[in-house]
Amino acid sequence: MRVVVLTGAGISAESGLSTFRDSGGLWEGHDPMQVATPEAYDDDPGLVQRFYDERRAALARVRPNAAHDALARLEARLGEDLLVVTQNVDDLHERAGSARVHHIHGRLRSAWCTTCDERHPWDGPLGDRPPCPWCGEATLRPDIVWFGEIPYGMDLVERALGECDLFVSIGTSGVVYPAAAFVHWARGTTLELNLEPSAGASDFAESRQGPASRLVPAWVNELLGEGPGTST
Ligand code: BJW
Repeated sequence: MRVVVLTGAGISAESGLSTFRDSGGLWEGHDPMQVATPEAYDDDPGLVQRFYDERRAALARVRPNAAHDALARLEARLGEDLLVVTQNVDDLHERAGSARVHHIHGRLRSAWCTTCDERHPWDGPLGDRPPCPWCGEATLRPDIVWFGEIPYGMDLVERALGECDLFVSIGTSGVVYPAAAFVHWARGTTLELNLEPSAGASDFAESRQGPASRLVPAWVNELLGEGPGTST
């Protein structure tokens, strides 16, 4: 069985990372257009760099939760038949042990040089304008896909969705495209696991509500025929 899983901020919420649009979320104190567009970055690079520097530093204080762990367990069984497509810029899937993870909105722990176009693993701040390790220019920006930019690897995602038997969407509000349309690109059956019905819940064959740390391990157990399944 070929499975594509899409994850959003909700899967990392119980690890202590804020979602975007829930109350108390990352953007409550920020206008998204002030921090998540290339225009905002051009207008005030310092503000945008500080926003991402804080979030990069916060990664060191959090750990994967039971939902990330369950997806890593699923990959150990399905191997290449599982692809995790994440909108998240954190690295919690990788730290849980998942290897087949595709970050369509980029990664916090990567810096992109707009002069030489090289990408570099990055753990420190960018707000102090460090030089690019490759070309030496102080033109590193967060390696993040902002509104109006093209998400990474859409060909790969489109192909995987067109060949999958099951598409599962976890912890995403379903308001940001193209991810919100994946449910329509999926060839197989579709399932949503989210705290509450997302904007696109009615497009899924099935939608289950609850915290990811409970729903995801239960669904993985169900799929692998191990232990108790899901109670909604
Ligand atoms: C839990 C939980 C728990 C909580 N357990 N669940 C008009 C119409 C249609 C489209 C457009 C339009 N105008 C513009 C567009 C396109 C635009 C877009 O979608 N805009 C919308 C706002 C309308 N999209 C783009 O510009 C994208 N690019 C693009 O389309 O290029 C064209 C193209 C596409 C394809 C091929 C070729 C060309 C780029 C989008 C970039 C999005 N970037 C951001 C910021 C990244 C950097 C950062 O992290 O700061 O990505 S926006 C932000 O939203 C972030 C997220 O990845 C993304 C999705 O958010 P997510 O993950 O869903 O989080 P929340 O907070 O919204 O939801 C959390 C959910 O979890 C909630 O439902 C909770 O209930 C739930 N939850 N706790 C389970 N414990």
